[in-house]
Amino acid sequence: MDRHLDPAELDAALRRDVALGLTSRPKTLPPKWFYDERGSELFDEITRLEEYYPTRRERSILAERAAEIAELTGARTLVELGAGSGEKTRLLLDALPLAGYVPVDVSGEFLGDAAAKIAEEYPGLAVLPVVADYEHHLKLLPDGERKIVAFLGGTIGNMVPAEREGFFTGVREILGEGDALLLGADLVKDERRLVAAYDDSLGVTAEFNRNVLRVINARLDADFDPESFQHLAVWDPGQEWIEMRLRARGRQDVRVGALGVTVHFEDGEEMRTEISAKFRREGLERELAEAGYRVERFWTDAAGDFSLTLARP
Ligand code: AVJ
Repeated sequence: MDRHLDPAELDAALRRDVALGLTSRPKTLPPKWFYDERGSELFDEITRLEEYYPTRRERSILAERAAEIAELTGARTLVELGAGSGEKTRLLLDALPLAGYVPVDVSGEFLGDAAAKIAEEYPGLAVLPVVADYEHHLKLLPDGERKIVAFLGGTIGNMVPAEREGFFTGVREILGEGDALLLGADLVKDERRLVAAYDDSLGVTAEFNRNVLRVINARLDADFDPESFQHLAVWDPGQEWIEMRLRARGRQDVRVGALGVTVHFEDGEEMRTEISAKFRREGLERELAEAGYRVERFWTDAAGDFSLTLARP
């Protein structure tokens, strides 16, 4: 396993993010920290919820288009950013004429095991897991002829436009002639469906949202009472993104031991924990063009809910 981020650096990043986020107005916490073991389990549960359509939709596009992607790209190396989408990855691994697979994730915790399983299932495939932050370490990823960089699941939606521009440009810089970017992005649709996808009736997303407080409690010696925060999912029609928030039920003070600070919340105060931007074809194509790509294919599922874009330098 290649490591460009050791646990100490990850810890420093968490401290920095929490210190900054809890002193901002309004308070914010980045979604990156949802995914400890419990958070990853909860996200997995989310992907199976009736209301949460993105995973199913993206899977159906991949199932339908994997052979075409193979034909168009002839990809020999698959670099998967934010790996962990096991079942969808296999659709690509089965279809592409690959020699190498490079799953990339910020956390080495599950990456090693997942990679070992895939190496076992695909003998002859060179599997090189890399622990890295794809917003900072793109240049450090192993290179290969005819590579396809996949960024699936709609995680691009966690970035604001300026961050997306940096990300697209950064990926563009590691792509050579004949390489490709495969991007999964959720599309703008009816507000009711969008909000339901982020505020499900079983309350799994609410638990997922509050889990970030448990992560901070465990790792930064904090004393958040997760039950004292209410989950909210709000559609912002101007930005065209869903915002997940946690709203304080009652005034409260939270001690964050590792930072040596106490943070005050007013009753009803809302803290932003995630944005999940939704896209339109024209906007996505414009952003990609501005970052130096030409869009070769733009696919959606039959319902037009989710998109998969194949773009080339
Ligand atoms: C993993 C970022 C794609 O934005 O839909 C799911 C995370 N948050 N439910 C998304 C998420 C709440 C998910 N991504």
